[in-house]
Amino acid sequence: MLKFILPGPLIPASRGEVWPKPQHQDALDDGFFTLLPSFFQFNSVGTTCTILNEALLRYRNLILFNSRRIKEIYFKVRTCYESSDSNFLGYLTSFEIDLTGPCSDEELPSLEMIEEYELTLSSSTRKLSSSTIWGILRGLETFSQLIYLTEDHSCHRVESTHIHDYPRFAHRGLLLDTSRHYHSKDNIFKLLDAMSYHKLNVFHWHITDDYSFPYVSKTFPQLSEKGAFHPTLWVYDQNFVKEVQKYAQRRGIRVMVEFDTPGHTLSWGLGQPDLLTACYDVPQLEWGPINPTRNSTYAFMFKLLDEIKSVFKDKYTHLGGDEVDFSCWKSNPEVNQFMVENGIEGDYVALQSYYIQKIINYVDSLNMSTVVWEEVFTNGVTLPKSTVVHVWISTNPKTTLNQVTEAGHPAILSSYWYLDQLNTGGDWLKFYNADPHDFPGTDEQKSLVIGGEACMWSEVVDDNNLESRIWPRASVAAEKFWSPPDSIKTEMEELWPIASRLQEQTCRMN
Ligand code: CP6
Repeated sequence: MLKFILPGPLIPASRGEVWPKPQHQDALDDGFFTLLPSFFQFNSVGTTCTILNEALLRYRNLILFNSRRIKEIYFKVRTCYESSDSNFLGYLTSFEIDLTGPCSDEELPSLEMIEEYELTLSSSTRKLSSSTIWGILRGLETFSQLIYLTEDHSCHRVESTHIHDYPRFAHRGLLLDTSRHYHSKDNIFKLLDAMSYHKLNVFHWHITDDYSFPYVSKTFPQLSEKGAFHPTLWVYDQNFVKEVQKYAQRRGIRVMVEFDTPGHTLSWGLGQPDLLTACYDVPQLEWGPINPTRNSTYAFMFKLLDEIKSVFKDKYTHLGGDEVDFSCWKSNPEVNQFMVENGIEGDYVALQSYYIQKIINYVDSLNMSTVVWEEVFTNGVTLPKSTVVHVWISTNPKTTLNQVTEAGHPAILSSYWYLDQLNTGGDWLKFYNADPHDFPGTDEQKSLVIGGEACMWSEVVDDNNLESRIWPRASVAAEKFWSPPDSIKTEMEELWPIASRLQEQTCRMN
């Protein structure tokens, strides 16, 4: 008979490794503190506000009651007697939170926000400090990750350490497509929680597309009444949109909405009958992109943009502009007549530019900042210098990044981080080896890259597999966007430390 020797429970050690890796962390190496759930509190010594108080409550719960096992321990009031251990520095009964600058509950996170913080855990100092609430939020996340459980899972410990941390890139996003499939409100809140565990700071909400229009517009309610998968159940109403923005703000996350036009708009045509271009004898297509030749199109778009400005509070709006299919424009006599009259006969790129130019000019006049997909730039639309170009095509992103930044535009990169595409055997290493600064260009050009986004397109992902498709691969992108490039080595002999840190982060999320 075969006999197995059981190795004991294969639970990965929790070691208090921080993900994404901080810019500077010194192990002070003079020992560890023990936390007792019933005797631990945050002690606010600087400015306070509701954002801060709510965060302290969240993190206290996260740190001390994060599993059933720990609850059990808590209710049995087990104590960790460790005073015999020579590395034992004492019980950590309180941790100082020092917000040195102002704190306003109405302040929105922004591209310019400061997220820098300093965290010290030594015999003499136990303190987190930052000049901004956003830095405090990032530091609290770090603090929560530093705390680990002893091998028998009975005691919370934290090693003495000093951390000075700030992001490598200001824009660290995750795109969620809520049009190809509807994603539940609960899942969206959960996603924002998970983003905060990774210091991701932009929720790029690709809210509409060909398949559905789930946004309930105040000005044009028929868009979702006709264009959503369900007119009342599978929609995002005004109240929810408000809630999402507040929930995100509380976690230092921006909500950047995308209303993608003139392509990817089939669902819009159901509630706005004159908007799309009719196709004439195009195989499999009845309707094409938004019709750029009619005055009514712009009257509609400008009213919708007015609403977007009043509902979505972030300074930036993503205007899309990608993958415009010209076949319907080519087939439509009205469109071609218009092009002849305007001296752009046969030039469909010029027609696309004509449309997006009008939209961008209007948005500019509303004092909103814009992001567009790379085609808008590569097709030669005249853009304000401040327009951010979102590079997504995977064939040659390095050339595009070079051109975009050479023209003086800020850039966001997504080409390497498609969460919907799965590689057998895992592709986290591929995600790791891509870098937003890996393109030919001057230092000045590099500094125009404001960050990156991992993309969750939802053609093949719905509410049931959303979470498992995003994590932990998006964790890897998050570390690329936050941590200094030279702190992360991916040579073969260095892989194991990264893999085990990623595993710890995944376990923390579980
Ligand atoms: N949907 C929309 C998509 C994509 C884009 N726009 C896309 C297609 C292929 C790849 C990546 C993204 N699914 N609206 C392009 C930005 Cl590889």
